[in-house]
Amino acid sequence: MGTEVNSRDFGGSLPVENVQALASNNLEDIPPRYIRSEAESSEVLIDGSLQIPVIDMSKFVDDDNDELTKLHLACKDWGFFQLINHGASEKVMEKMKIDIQEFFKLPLEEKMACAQLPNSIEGYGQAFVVSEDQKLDWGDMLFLLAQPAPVRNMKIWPTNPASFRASLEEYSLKLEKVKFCLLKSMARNLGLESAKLATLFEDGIQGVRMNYYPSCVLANKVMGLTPHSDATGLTILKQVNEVDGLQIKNNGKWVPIKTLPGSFIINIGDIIEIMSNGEYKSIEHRAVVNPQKQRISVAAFHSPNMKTMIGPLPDLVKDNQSYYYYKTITHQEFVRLVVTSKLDGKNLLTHMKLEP
Ligand SMILES: O=C(O)CCC(=O)C(=O)O
Repeated sequence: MGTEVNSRDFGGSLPVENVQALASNNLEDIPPRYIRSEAESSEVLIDGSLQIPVIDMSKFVDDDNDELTKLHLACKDWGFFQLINHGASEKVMEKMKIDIQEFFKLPLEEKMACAQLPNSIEGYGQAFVVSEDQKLDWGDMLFLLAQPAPVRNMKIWPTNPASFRASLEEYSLKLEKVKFCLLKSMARNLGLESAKLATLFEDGIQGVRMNYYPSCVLANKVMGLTPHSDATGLTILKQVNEVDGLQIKNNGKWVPIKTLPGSFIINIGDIIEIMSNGEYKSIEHRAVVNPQKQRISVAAFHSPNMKTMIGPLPDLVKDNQSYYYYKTITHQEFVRLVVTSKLDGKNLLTHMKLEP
């Protein structure tokens, strides 16, 4: 394969039951494949005392050093932050949110018009199911490649609601602007030329995953989305309805995130951790389920372009480190590794690590 992208080249997920349909039967007994012992046994910080940093993007315009330092520390120490004053208009975000909610409200047969094709990661279904006995997440997703425009598979982009395609197009372009602004500031913070990361992410892939987590009577025994770090570079997450459920791992405990209205939640993915030779951190996170309310989120994953090798940037292997902590492989090899792996904490980074 050359540098072009075709999601069908990368393998896919085994088909499993639709969770929204399963949940609509008001089950008393949840099928055993969804019962997760770790959902109950892991420690969650419930007092709300620990929260991720809040970064004000409007301050980057004036090169506000305090805000840039805050961003640097957020990427190093947390790998997660909330972004406010990011310039994406409320109207564009609202239209996207409404259309995603309308899509998930459609009858199953209509949603299945966008079903995942065999051996593809795109479409409506589930991802990362690689064996028949694997435990399953309590959620469905619609995953679409949105940028660059030629990679789109319009056959599976919803036509219902009628405005869905236009809303996603607009939303996706706004996120590209946010991505480039963040990458420029991150590059400067890392001591790189300010355009360095942005150039590698020019014409990079943006995959948009819309997650639907039905409510569940046994919410504390199921898992909306298995703990994982994002295999891509930079994630821009928006909570679509007002139900929180994202938790991130900090010092061995799960920290529930309280989403600020209008903000994006940003996280560093595995590729930026690798490129920064470990200076920035890709953090494990998961989604939990609400006992009464459905939850919807939209995550946009940004990767460098397919020509970019995935490995530490030589400029960032500092003299005093002078060691590459991760392997360098082609982007194609990296993607293949991602889609054939079970979603499991930071297992992908473990594959990429080199021992000093
Ligand atoms: O739903 C969420 O809050 C988390 C989504 C997420 O982590 C993902 O889509 O990878």
